[in-house]
Amino acid sequence: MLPSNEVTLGRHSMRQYLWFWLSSPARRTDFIGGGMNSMSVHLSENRRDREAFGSEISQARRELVAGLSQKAARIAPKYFYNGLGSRLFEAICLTDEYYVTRAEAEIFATHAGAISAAAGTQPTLIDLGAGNGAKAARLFSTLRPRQYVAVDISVEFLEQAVGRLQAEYPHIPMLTVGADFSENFALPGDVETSRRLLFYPGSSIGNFTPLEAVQCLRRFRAACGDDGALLIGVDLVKASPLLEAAYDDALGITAAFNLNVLRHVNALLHSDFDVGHWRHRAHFNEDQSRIEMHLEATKTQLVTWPGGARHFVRGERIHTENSYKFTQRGFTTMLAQSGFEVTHCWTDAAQRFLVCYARAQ
Ligand code: AVJ
Repeated sequence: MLPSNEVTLGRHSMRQYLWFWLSSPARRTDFIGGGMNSMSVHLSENRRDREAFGSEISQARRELVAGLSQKAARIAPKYFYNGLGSRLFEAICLTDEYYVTRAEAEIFATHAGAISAAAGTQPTLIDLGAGNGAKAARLFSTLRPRQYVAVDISVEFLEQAVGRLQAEYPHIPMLTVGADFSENFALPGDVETSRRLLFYPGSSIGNFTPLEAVQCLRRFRAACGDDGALLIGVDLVKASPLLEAAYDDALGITAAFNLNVLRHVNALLHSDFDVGHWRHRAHFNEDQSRIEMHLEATKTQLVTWPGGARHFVRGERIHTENSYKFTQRGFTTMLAQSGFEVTHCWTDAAQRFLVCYARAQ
């Protein structure tokens, strides 16, 4: 989990990070142990902040340098989501070409009754990759969650969004948690343990390779408990022109989203990527059943950062994202391999997208 786009190691950014930490109830309670007086809690918070800040930034830098130093350079898709990146993703969801969000919304709208009949009412709703929280909010009236837990990598964006949701739904207890699912994550102690419904919409699982996806689903299985369940949405395989248009919209919003990752990398790594020397590429890799996004160098260039550099020739690419597309059969099998039993599946009328309800097995 990285604090934000504008991260630098200066004093200003430290204050910013402290603000994230101190303003996050989930993070606060996560280590306030019993028996501490309020003064010692405060001091230990500050110390821990500094340590967490330093290690998270340097871990991100190590990971970025490792990816950029490979023969086939890559940047992990989690780095898309700085402040601007999260907003560009929201804009992608509004484009004509990106059917994913609308197809899924159609399913939730059409089958809300069936979904709450399957899940039961008043679950502990845990929203994984909550973003602006809008998808979960649309289920509030039928699911009537006893608690809403919003988890996301982009903490600042998340807290603003959940702040607005809390004002709109004052009767639902809400928590925010900053976590990265590509790694092990722990839910804080104040998340209700019974009847957890993990909500993972938007085909976000598609960013992982099939092997990583099963590992991720197994972590979800561990996090939801024996009486828990998973409500998950995945994009279905379809004709490649439709897929490729969805990842290369005519307004260039996906291109901006992809290029913005270089700005975020510059902020984290103090590198000197010039976004003007790169172009967006998206294609459907049928063998792997995935959309691949790349950034292609439009000229030969040297990119530098403190302690290192990478030479790129014109036409060379940085792989920034995979977005796997599934069949209902294939995805049901993955869920079964992860300790879930699929009891219900729904698709939109045009069969573009799939939502599965799977209970812990
Ligand atoms: C948020 C990972 C589901 O893969 O469709 C959208 C991200 N990238 N357009 C997807 C994305 C380019 C999106 N996920």
